[in-house]
Amino acid sequence: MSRPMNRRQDNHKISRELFVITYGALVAQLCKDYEKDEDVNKYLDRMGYDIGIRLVEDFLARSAVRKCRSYSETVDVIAQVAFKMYLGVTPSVSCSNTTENEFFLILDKNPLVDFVEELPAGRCSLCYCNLLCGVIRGALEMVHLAAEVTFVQDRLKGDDVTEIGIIFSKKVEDKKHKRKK
Ligand code: MYR
Repeated sequence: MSRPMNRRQDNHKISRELFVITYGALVAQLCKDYEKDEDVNKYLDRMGYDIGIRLVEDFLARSAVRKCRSYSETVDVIAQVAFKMYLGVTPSVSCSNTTENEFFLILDKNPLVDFVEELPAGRCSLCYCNLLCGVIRGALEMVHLAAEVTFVQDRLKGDDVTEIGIIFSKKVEDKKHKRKK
């Protein structure tokens, strides 16, 4: 008989697997519904955005993370706390050499593609995990940070790594965060 702690871990694993399988079914259905990859990508991003604007509350409450003082701190929180909390992985973070508002999350392991070998036939422009970009964009917007979030590399497209690029829009950072420290 498994101990309570192990049982909780098992349950998390099952929920995550169920989520990953359900996500695969969603992408497959969208590929049936939309002919163009760009439309599927847009749909996934929009859906992720709607999730992100709601998820952030849960995240802030459960993580007790405080207001970040820099873009780089925010990206570290996303990688080390949020990804760990929701996907069980910790991407590594790098930043652009040329601009101070551009960062990259490098995913060695991407649980969303655990059961996916390759992109569906004829779907070479599909950003299979684009939901994640929308989630990050939506969550950031709720803490008054506007950002462009896109996949810049994708193992499913033959790249060596999977990499999400986050470009913060400089203007909005000047706005005061509403959340108290
Ligand atoms: C702050 O400065 O107010 C804290 C900033 C926290 C940003 C939280 C963003 C959460 C992104 C969730 C992504 C989940 C991906 C699986």
